Amino acid sequence: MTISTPRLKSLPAWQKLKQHYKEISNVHMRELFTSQPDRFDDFSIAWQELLLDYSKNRITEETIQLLVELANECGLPEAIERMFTGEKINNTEGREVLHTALRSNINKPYNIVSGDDVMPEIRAELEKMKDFSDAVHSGRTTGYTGKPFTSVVNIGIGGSDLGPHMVVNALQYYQKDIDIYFVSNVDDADIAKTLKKLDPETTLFIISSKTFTTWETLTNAHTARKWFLQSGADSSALSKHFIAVSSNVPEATAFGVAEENIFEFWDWVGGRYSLWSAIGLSIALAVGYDKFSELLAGAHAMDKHFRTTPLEKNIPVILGLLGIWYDNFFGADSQAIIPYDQYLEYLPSYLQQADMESNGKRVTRNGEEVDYNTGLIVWGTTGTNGQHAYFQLLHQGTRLIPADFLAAVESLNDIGEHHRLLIANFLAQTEALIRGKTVDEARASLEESGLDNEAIEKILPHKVFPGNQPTNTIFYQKLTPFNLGALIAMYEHKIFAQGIIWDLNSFDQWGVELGKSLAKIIYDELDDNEPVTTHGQSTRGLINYFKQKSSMI
Ligand code: G6Q
Repeated sequence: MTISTPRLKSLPAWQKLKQHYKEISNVHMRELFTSQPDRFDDFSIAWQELLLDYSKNRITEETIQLLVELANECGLPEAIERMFTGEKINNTEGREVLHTALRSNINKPYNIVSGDDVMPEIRAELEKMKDFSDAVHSGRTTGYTGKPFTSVVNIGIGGSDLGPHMVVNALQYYQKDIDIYFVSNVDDADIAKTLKKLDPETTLFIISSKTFTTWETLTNAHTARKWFLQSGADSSALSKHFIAVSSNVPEATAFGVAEENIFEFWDWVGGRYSLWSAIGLSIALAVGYDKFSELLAGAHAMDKHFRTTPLEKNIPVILGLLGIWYDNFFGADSQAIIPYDQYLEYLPSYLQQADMESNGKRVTRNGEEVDYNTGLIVWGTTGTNGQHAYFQLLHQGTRLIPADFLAAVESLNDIGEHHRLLIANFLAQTEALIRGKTVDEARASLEESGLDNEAIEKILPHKVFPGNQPTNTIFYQKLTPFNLGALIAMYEHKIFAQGIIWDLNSFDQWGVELGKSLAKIIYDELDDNEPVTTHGQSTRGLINYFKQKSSMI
């Protein structure tokens, strides 16, 4: 066990930021706006069809300058190059991190440090995805009775579920005439409620699992296979209805998937970064391969922006640095993601995994225990729904919660007054969160309402809003596959930038691996009704309670 301490807190820029924090922490953003007439122009970045306004943050020009200094001292520019050129930056697993290659220009070579060009295998897999999705859409590939597929079920969990699930839901405006379902939980309710809606003759199952050893996924896959065979289908029909996406071809074959029906990806694609690989097959089946490639193109455009733009104008870097500012200097615990876009309903839970699994770490890349906080807790739901729920805490609670607000300039549906009303709320909320309502302002509105003085003084404290809650506003023109790809890549790179500053390996997940093995022991113990004598007192008591109660049923 190493005893050296991480270097982050001793860096000159960190020290300067500590001092700067003391000067700025009590300044209200109202004052910052008054003293900086061009603040919106100074603190916003327009790129392609996106606009990031970060002026509603508790920062000055000096803050950004110091944060950029910190990023430089932490070697962020060099780290970005190391990722893009395929160094084995996932040091605890000895792997390259090359999800950016999956969405790079497919006609150009993508050579990595080892000298290999990874594009031929990527190109071949993309070609296979295109052929397959085209064949399903055209009816060239059908179920065993010759009927076209009308439903697709992606069976996978974590990285093999959340990404495609979020994207398929987000792009449903473009969806072809085919239903896509996602089954992830080992809770039998998940598969049971899905199978109820399906016709075996017209259902295609995609078993998505990088390792093809994940218990939940295999259990669901076996249940689906049993259901299929019980419907009267012969086992020779299985190969038409069960395909797999995996980097473990032998296990997928052993399950019974025909080798030509296995879509491959590689160990240099992390699970939570895999929607760009064949794990995105459900996306291509939902919206067509062309739209899937537009999604890749949007992410690729963001990759170029991230790789080539100076740090102070680099969207993911700015977002990452602001997160560091609130986490490590203001002591914020969490971060809200609030899309004012119903199609982005699952974005917060997708980002929860992307961020918390990547940067929820307590030791540096070299194994030193960190002496600073790392990843923020990510949470959120869509607006305006959130306004009628947890926004109370944002407006008048005691915590500092930085939040990202996202919305499309143009609606995809454009029905009546909906979009105007949505955007009015979107803009009004961030304005209220920064401005708040002072005692004088609150008193003035109460006086206007005609209340007498005694009643005013009684209610006054409840009507005051401190404001000064930081928000980023992200506008995109329209929820196109391209813009969605860019937004997802923006967050991926923000997470990467933060991981570099915290000196973490953002690409391993030993906590998840632990969860995968823990349940196995108890699973075996639940095989009979005999009380167990193992485990700690509480777990033993609970196991025996369960055994006793379930045996009574
Ligand atoms: C993602 C994680 C984790 C993983 C799932 C599913 O980065 O590693 O969420 O994606 O545990 O793993 P398989 O794809 O191997 O089934």
